Amino acid sequence: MYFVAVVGPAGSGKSHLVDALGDWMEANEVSVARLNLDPAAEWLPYEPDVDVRDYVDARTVMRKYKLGPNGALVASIDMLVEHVDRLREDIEATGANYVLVDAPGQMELFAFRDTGPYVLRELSSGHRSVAVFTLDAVFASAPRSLASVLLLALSTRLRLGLPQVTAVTKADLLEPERMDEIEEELNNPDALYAALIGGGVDPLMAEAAVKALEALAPGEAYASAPIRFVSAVSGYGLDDLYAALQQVLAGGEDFYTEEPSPRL
Ligand SMILES: Nc1nc2c(ncn2[C@@H]2O[C@H](COP(=O)(O)OP(=O)(O)OP(=O)(O)O)[C@@H](O)[C@H]2O)c(=O)[nH]1
Ligand SMILES: [Mg+2]
Repeated sequence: MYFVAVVGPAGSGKSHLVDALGDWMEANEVSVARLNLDPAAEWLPYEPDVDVRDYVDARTVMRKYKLGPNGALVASIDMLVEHVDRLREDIEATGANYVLVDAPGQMELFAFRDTGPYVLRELSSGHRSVAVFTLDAVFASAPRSLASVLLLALSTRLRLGLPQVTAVTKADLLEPERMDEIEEELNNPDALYAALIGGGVDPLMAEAAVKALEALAPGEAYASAPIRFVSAVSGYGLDDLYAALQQVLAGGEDFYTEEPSPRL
């Protein structure tokens, strides 16, 4: 069993990516379970195979303890700790080869507090895991927001401690020329630096963003850097994203991840 934790800022397309990537994988005969890890999710574009709301529902927590939406989410994620064993059983019972985890969007409440990463670690312990950081194409369009979201991607990586693939989501919203430019910026630190400076970003901040990119996509071969463009609407890039995940999980050898879940 392999875990793919889809994380990223609120509204960056995590749930739709879980939906589209899950469908794409199933169409390619890969067995997939979809795990909703968001106790506050009101609506999901897919039918979860395992759902934390069966154990903790943020709306109920909100009413019961008279909390606001953020307090209720914090309390709900804390409460999940008590249910990890049952959730693990639910996950194992799916018998799926891949578990696509749809993380809550309130990153500062999920990734940056202790219980969120703890729950994720407990659920996936003993299995290989990779995180997909969803970088909204709309954020990628302006140099200043691209820099800030790269820093967020890096701090998420630091918090979760998992290998991380960056997926630029909603690629269907980008003009092809802009996509080429962003691709160049994300694959070439000098191009990113030049774009940031050109966009009026402070040189120290530009340097920090370039360093963040280098840490996210390490190695000399930027062409193989784990940054992929995807669209849940058109299906663009799902094959590339899957290949990048394979690369991280099993060194790119498809048959490895088709074998019965090796435990580490
Ligand atoms: N054009 C376009 N819109 C998308 C795509 N993926 C998601 N969206 C839209 O982006 C919005 C947010 O998508 P979600 O999948 O709910 O994002 P999320 O990260 O799960 O959101 P939270 O769980 O609330 O943090 C919705 O209005 C989606 O319709 C995409 O590939 N292309
Ligand atoms: Mg969501």
